This record gives sequence, structure tokens and C-alpha cells, in this order.
Amino acid sequence: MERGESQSSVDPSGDAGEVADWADAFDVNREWWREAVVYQIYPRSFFDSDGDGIGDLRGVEAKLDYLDALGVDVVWLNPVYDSPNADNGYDIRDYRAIMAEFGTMDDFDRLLDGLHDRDIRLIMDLVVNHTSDEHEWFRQARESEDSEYRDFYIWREGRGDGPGGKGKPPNNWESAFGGSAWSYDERTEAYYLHLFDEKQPDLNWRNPEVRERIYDMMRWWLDKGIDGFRMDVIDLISKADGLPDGDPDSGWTGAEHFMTGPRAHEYVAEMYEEVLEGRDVMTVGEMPGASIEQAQQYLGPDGDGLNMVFHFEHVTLDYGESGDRWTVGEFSLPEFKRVLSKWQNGLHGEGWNSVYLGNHDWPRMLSRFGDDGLYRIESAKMLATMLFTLRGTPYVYQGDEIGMTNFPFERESQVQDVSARNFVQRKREEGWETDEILEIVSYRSRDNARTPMQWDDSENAGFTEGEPWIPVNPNHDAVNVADARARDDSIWHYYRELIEFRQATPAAIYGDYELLLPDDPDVYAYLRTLDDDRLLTVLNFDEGTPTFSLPGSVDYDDAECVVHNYAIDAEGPQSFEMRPYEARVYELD
Ligand code: TEU
Repeated sequence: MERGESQSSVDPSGDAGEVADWADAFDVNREWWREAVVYQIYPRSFFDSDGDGIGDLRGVEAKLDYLDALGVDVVWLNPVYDSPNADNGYDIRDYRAIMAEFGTMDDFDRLLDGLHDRDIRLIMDLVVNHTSDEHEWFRQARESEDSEYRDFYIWREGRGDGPGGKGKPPNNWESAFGGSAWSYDERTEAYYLHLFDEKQPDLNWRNPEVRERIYDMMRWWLDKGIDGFRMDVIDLISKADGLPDGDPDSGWTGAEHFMTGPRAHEYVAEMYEEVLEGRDVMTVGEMPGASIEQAQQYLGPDGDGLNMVFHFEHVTLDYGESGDRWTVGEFSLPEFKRVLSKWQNGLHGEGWNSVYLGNHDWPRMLSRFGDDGLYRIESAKMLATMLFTLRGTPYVYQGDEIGMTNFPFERESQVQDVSARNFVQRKREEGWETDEILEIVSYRSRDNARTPMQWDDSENAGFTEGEPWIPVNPNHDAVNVADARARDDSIWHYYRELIEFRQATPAAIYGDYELLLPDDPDVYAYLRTLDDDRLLTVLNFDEGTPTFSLPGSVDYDDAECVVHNYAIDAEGPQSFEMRPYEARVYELD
């Protein structure tokens, strides 16, 4: 038995009863997407049904009972549209077709039915800041300046006398993946804008025809029966008039001219009116750089109509001073608590939070915020306790429910992701040593989260019978679903019980949030209050043994510990010494 696997417990049978029973008991604005737990599937790495080494839709279908057993309510599927995969599906060639490697539209329809049969809803990735350069619109656009699709994208002449008569790029904006955000098209002798890879040209949202085509496509998917969208970089769709140069010292040059640009709110509000209004769907906008005020406008009662955003503030806190993703700074818990609390409070009545610590774009949350060594199990459970007891909709990224960790990179050839490959290339050119490069890649690369789901301890972790497209983490002999499900006290069962606990505990979903001990360097503690129901969550983010003391302002007659990742005695929450990465949730009376 591994450490920490015998003593944890979640008691979902508190006083609250079943969700259905509490509908009338509280004056809260109930919505299914507030009460839901979302599970994110990166299909390329989930389960391969046909032995080509690439996960696919039938693979997801084969695991529906798994999702059902875990108890999740919504699946967010990363892009499955036809794509040449310059950025693993975030470069879409055809919005209305399924990527051949993933299967067919029939497979998709069957998957959707299978989910709905189990009362699980499906949200799709909506990638409309850009298309693939192989999309029909761009192919035609680059044919000639007179193409009816020319104005679907953003074209500019070069500046000055650059090499070969091309001029320099029209401005100094950078691609999120490194280098200029402009590429030169020889045929029509002009530059096109791409905030990501050169194979991902940005769409021109000023063109009403572009917007209408997108809305039409969204309606087409919703009419098929999907339950909403996760909207990729939706705050980047509006670019400042005149495309002015950006501050070269910001983490992403140009960002101030395209993060929530001048017409972003207008476009999102229009999308809501044209497509979403009146439909019972869920929307979450991915928004790098969004501030709380901007989020309130996207989400609030008089806002643009979205349900949630993914802001980046808490997941970029450990960047170095330059604000560049590929630098490593310090992690400070008080700062982390301050940021999360700002969002918890700032969206109260002005929107709704999404709660996440990782996804396919970040390293594994356990390796980043917990301890993927000695305290792997304890810290995975502690982080899960936070995910399910903050105010907001929790997002579980595939594999986090078994405590998957970062990949132990040994060679540059193991790096697959376009963003990380570009970083490796730049640093090689600058003369960095392989070890130095790999150290940062190991900490930062998106590949960390994209290694295959670990189903069992067999050769390829039960992910494929072929050669996996990306290496399997060697720790799958110990870290895998089969093992976790077989142990009552595993991380997996803890997640399952926490999901049940949240569903049965109105205060965990709708309670007000109050941060305690803001300056404590190791402990994150907060209260959630809904009428007379109060939950106290206490989390030790450290491997040490700090003492927790409940502030005198919090009084109670009775306290019951309903969630804990270590064995506990009857001791109340007044004052106690915490064990490494300990988590407790008390119901206070
Ligand atoms: O990500 C947007 C984004 O800004 C980043 O998280 C990005 O991964 C990072 O800047 C790279 O260094 C979204 C998708 O989630 C991501 O997978 C796509 O690559 C990107 O948009 C482009 O579609």
C-alpha cells in the first residue's frame, strides 16, 4: 500500500441531503452548470481503440462507464475537428468534419448519445480566433487579393525595405509560440497575422461575413445536441485599430492591443444574441490576460452573456519577472490566495468562477502545486479538496483523478508540442546547454499534461496496443486507473467521494466565500457560508507541519470533520498541528 492510502475519507451523507431536495430550501440562483463537475478529455491521449497510437472517439466511448463511475456531469472535449495538427487540433481545417485520426461523424454522434444516456453533457472546444492555413477560406484568401475570402483574414504590407522586398513585419507583435506574429505570403506579397503558429492565421472579426459564418457553424453544432462551448482565446478576437506596435518588455509583445481589444465585448455579446440566447447551454471563455473587471463584463448580469471564464492569473504566478512563460519564478502561497480570493469575491453576483489548476496547456497540477514525490497521494487529495470546495465550477483534467505527474524528460527528441519545440530551437540558437533547456521544458512544457492516460500497468499503460504518439510516463506501473480503483482510499475514490460531497452540499456550491489567515505562508483556509450552513476548509500547501489556529472571529458550537486526507481523531478545528499536505473540511454548527 502506498503512503496516505488508508486513512482519508469523505462523508457525503451530511445533513444536506440530495441536490434535488434542496432546490427550495435556499434562495440561490440555481443553474445546472454551477452545480456540475466538468471532466476535460484530451482525446489524442485518452484511449486508442484502433491501435494506431492515437486516442480517438471510439476510445472515449469505450470509457463512458468510467466517467459515469467517477460521477462527473459534463465532458469538455478538446478539438476533434478535421485538422492538420500543427497545434493538435487547435488549427481547424473544417469546422464541420471530424479529424480522420479520431474517427467519423457517426462515431461522434454515438459518443454524444452515449454521454446523454448517462446524463453527462458535452461541451466542445470552439476555436474561432484563427483557423488552419489549410482551411478552405484561407486557401482561397491567399490565392489572390481579389478573393472573396481575402478579408476573412488580416493582411498587411511589410514595413520599410526588408529582405527580398518583403519589408519588415507590419508591427512588432509576437506569436504566443515565439517569433513574429506575421508571416509573409509570397504569392500575394503581403503579411498575414497569426497570434499562434504560422499555420494558424487569425480570422478578421471586423468582417461581418466572418462572424455570420461562425455563428452559423455554432448553431449547427448546437442543433446536433451538444451542450455548450469552451471558447478558445475568445478575448483575443478583436485587434486594436491600426494594429500599433506593442510594448516590447511585456511578456507577450502586442498583447495590450489584442487582449480584450476594442470590440471584444461587442462581438461576444453579439454571439450570445445570435447563437446562445434562449438555449440551455453552458459557455466558458478561455481568456489569457483577462482582468476581473473585464470578466465581470463578459459574465455579469448586464454583461455579454457568457457563464464563466478561464482567467490565467493564478496559473501564471510562477512566471519569472519578464512575464514570459519560459521563465521560472517563485511560488508564494499568500499571493496565490490573494489572487484566488480576489476572483472568488469579485465574481460574486457578477458572474461565476471556473476552478482549475491545470489543463492540456499546463504542467500537471500535482507537480506544480503539490508534491509529485513522497507526498504524491496526500498532496493530490489536498489539491482536489480545494478544487471542490471553492465557489465555482470545478474542472478535472484527465489523469488528475489518479495523481498523474509531469513527464521525466531525458532528451530533446521527446518534446512534441509546437510551443516547447520552438523554445528548444530558440535556446539552442542562443547556445544554451541541453540540460538547461530540458530543465525548463520539464517544468513548463504542455507535453507534461499530454502523455497518455494511464489505465493500467501494462506496457503502454493500457492506452494503446500500438506505438503511442507521445511517450507514456514510466510511472504508470504504480500510477494507473486499475490500481487506483482497486484501493478504497486511493486518490480516485477521494475524487469520486468529493464529487458526491459537492453535489450533496449546497454550501459547497453556493456558499459565500471568506478567506481566513491571508498571510499564512503555508496554510490556505476559508469559510463557505450559505444561511446557517457553514463549511471550513483548511489546506496545508507545504511538506512541513504548521499549526492551524482558527481566528477568534469564527465561532461555532459543534464541528464535524466531513472531508480529510489523513486519519483524524475527534479534535476540533480550534487549533491543531497539520501534517504534510493535510486537508480537512469541517461542517460548523
Ligand atoms: O491556449 C491559449 C494560450 O494562450 C496558452 O495557454 C498557450 O498554450 C500558451 O500561450 C502557449 O505558450 C489555447 C489552447 O488551449 C491551446 O492549446 C492552443 O494552442 C491555443 O489556444 C491556440 O489555439
